[in-house]
Amino acid sequence: MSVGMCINVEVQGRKVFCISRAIPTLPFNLEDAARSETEFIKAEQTGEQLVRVGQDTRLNNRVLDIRTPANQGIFRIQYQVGNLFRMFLSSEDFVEIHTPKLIAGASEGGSAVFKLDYKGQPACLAQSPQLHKQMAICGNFGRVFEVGHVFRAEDSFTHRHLCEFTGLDVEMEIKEHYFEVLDILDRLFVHIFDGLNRMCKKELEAVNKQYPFEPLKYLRKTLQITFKEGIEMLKEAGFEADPLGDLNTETERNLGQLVREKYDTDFYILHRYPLAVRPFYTMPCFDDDLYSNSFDVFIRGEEIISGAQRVHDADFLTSRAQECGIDVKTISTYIDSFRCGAPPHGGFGVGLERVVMLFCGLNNIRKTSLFPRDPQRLAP
Ligand code: ATP
Ligand code: AMO
Repeated sequence: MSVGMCINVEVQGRKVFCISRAIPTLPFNLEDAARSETEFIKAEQTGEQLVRVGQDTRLNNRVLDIRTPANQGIFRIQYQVGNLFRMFLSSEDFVEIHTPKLIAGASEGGSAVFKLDYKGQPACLAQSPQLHKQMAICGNFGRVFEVGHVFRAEDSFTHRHLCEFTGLDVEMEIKEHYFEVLDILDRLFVHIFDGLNRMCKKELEAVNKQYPFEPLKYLRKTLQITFKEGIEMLKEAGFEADPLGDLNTETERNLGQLVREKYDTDFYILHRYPLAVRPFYTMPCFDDDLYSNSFDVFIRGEEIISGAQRVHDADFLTSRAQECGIDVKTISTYIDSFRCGAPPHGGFGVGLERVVMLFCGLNNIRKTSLFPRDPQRLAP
């Protein structure tokens, strides 16, 4: 009650009404749920007994858990990321679209797809808006974005994978080079990070108090390095890395650390990935088809964005899909949309929960999903 704040005022209550009754013993005490690791370490030294509220207890009682100042901060920061994303892209002539989440086949390939029965027809929950955002470009929209739900039937239980997350997607015509997409991405994220630091001071402080973190270091012009340069940096530092393979989680972390030491930034773009590790719709490099016009973006050594220039020729797209083992029948309407003529284009997809997790240096994506869905959790 605010009464406790008015130290020089005496208040005399005449009546007390109970507006909403709570159970006598809550699942946990909010004060316990708001403690930082530092408090636990101090308590261990002094012998004080503090109650630790585990992650499952918090998530099982999420409505109570999100009342802590840090959690209030996290979800207000998340709201601002979406807001800043929308405002920046709207000012750059992008149109917001809404694509279907019930679709006929996998949009990203692979096995991480939720299958369902659509009135007797096999169907999937969309793994991304990839195919439809490209179809909007074929439909002459020029520049589009979407904020929507993405479903991935992930099997493993990791700190950064959810089975349902929020995708911030961008797709745009390219006039000459996929660097035009990187230019939008660069300015968009500097706008988002500046905006968070300016508008969310109180929220960042609340998060920092419970989960101390170093503020994100980012440059005015985002660092871009090629995949080959990244591999060389890793090799020079004594790490193993395949120049034509993907980076595993540990190698990505190591590269993030090397980039931070050399360039003093926690945020960078790695581009020209090997074609073999990218989805079928990715455009090969014109000067070397072992590599592709694609990129990933990292915060503190972890991926938050994937993107690329896309193949815009229907026959080439068909052969790329077949090479990648995709059943082209399930994506025939997508492929046919390129037969009426399609402009060169590219784009990217951002994981909202990962952006907030890594901007705030948090250790688990469940902290930045209001009601997380992972391989073991479908409630609350
Ligand atoms: P996305 O799958 O959307 O591209 P991602 O971060 O999972 O995002 P990937 O390029 O698929 O990126 O994977 C990068 C690395 O992350 C993999 O080499 C692997 O080490 C690890 N990884 C990816 N998916 C999983 C998973 N479901 N479980 C455990 N590790 C994973
Ligand atoms: P990708 O599969 O890399 O690319 O996904 C884009 C971004 O989404 C986030 N992400 C996830 N977040 C939480 N849980 C997950 N299981 C998960 N999987 C991915 C990551 C990732 O960088 N269609 C392409 C994008 C494009 O090229 O436009 C795609 O979906 O932050």
